[in-house]
Amino acid sequence: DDGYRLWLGEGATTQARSGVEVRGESETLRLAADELRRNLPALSVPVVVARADDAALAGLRLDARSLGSEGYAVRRAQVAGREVLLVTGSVDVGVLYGAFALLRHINSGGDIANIDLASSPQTKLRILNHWDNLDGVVERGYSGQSLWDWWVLPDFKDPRYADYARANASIGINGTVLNNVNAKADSLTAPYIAKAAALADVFRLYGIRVYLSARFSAPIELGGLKTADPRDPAVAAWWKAKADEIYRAIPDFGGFLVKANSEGQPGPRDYGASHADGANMLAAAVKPHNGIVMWRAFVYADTDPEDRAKQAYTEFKPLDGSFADNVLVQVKNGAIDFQPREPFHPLFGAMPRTPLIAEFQITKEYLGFATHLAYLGPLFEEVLDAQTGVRRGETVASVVTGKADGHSLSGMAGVANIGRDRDWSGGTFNQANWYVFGRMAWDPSLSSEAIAREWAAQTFGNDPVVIDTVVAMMMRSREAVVDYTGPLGLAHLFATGHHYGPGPWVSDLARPEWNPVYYHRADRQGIGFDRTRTGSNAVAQYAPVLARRYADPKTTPPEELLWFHHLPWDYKMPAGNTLWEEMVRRYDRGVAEVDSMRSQWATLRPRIDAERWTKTDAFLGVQQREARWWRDASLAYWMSINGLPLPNGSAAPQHDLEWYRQQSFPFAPGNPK
Ligand code: BDP
Repeated sequence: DDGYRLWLGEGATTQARSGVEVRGESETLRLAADELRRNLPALSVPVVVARADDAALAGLRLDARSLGSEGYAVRRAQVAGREVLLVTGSVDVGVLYGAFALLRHINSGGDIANIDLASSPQTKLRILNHWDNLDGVVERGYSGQSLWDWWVLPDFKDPRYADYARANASIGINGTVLNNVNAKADSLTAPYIAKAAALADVFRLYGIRVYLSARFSAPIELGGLKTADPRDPAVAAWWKAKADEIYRAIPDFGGFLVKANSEGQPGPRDYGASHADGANMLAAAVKPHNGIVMWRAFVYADTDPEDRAKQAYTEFKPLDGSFADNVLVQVKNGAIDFQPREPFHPLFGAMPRTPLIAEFQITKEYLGFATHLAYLGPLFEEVLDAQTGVRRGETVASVVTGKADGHSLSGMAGVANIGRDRDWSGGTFNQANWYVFGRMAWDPSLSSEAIAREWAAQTFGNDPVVIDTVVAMMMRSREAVVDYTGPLGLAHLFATGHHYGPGPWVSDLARPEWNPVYYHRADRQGIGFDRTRTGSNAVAQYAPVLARRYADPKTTPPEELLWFHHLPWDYKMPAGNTLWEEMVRRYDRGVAEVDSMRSQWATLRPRIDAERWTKTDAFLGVQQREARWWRDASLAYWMSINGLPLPNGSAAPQHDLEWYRQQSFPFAPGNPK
């Protein structure tokens, strides 16, 4: 098994197929029926695929309201006088989602006796963000070149585009941003609009809309204007004409994603205008076509070098209430940058008058690239379940679904881990991260463990030993990465540029907040970033109950301790050991966890096909070596600063610090040029 089929069943090729009847003319309904014909084993009743408003369903009292927009229902019913298994939804794509839900149910061991599946998405926008460049290189991509073959589009549409759309539809993803947030204006030229339109034509049948990252200075680069100032009427007119041009080619174009005034990208602040001015000007251009703008809050420029973690809040919170009604502000899960663990971003809960779309990274820029096994479900879940402290019961999920503040626009964005590798994501377990993103964007209240289970069953088949073992490995895997890269709330300790491997010693980069030493602040006395009142006071960006909890190391969860506090090496931890001892214990625990994952995987050898088993085993071998490297390099560095010995029983680093500092990886993948 080369992994191409992802979590989508083998196809019931050798078994008898089910009789599937489709009512209505739509292409999407036909796709739903084909999916069931190919993949559903023979059932005792015929299957009927129909939209809820089909005449034959009158009397079943399935109205759009009870199904929810884009929702589905799968259940036994009497249709035209016959007992059938009905797959329905209020819109065509809802029916397709229902077909996939039925397959998921059957492929993870369910039967149809009392089947009653019904669900509708809790977010409106479930979007992949591709950081794909027009030359085919994927920024932070570890699974090959971009899937989009821009050069031969629109003439040649690779059949893989439909497979991509099908996989996304199977987990409810309904949007895709085709190009990198570090955007080239070229994406907005006529030839590239035609190429994007060709992709949109393929995706449309699967309910997926296309979006583009827009470079804010495009009116200058493409339009020959002297400025991109959003308050200049000529600039607004240029964008309006551009939007009209895009909508002529792609009538259901979703809208724009914008990274502005961040890491050197142009933006409204170049002209003294605000993020809201910029976003609203673009929003006006797409508004007549029902388009939206997703404006990213990932900013850190020259304003607040005192604490990078504070900047997005500082710039965006005052703008709450000033965005147009078709703008969402897109906020990363944490305030710095997709670290293995970060406290949730303080903007969640702080902008009640603005719909916020949560941005997660599916690709593992900071969690071991494609090679390390790190199931991100628990990371997503931890953030979504976090209480904002603003109101009783308000969680990040309730903000993101729009429920907390009554927004109808809502969504989750995931930076894709998809490339041209045969197995799409550079390794079987990375597919689970794509999968869990889609499932949680659909319903953030699903548990990461339940999702791991259904993924494992569909991916490896219904062998309980395989499922239990794989799920156990997955559920501990992300914590293992936290332990061996940066336990107790440490963050941003990665080597420069490519972010592959440890670089806690790096201190020579031009801007202070690019350097790991800026984040850990270790010295002879202690370690950690003081974000309380005696430091940057970033804690004050959280609601008062959380601000109080985070202000005191005693009430700060150990997992976030050094994110919020600078503490002496001999600080007493709740278990009675010192901070230093606890750090070492966690580094050791992370390494041991990877050893254990590898031996658990070894037990599955007779139960998993050779191709996927071997690749995963090799990757776990890499991870074992690299976990040790992270631990050893980090401890060698901390010891060079604190002068402390390792606790008894903890092995000395394999090499001296200098050896670790000398490692260099000029060809590490994914690094922006
Ligand atoms: C960082 C990546 C960088 C992205 C940036 C972003 O290192 O490549 O361009 O985020 O999200 O994580 O804009």
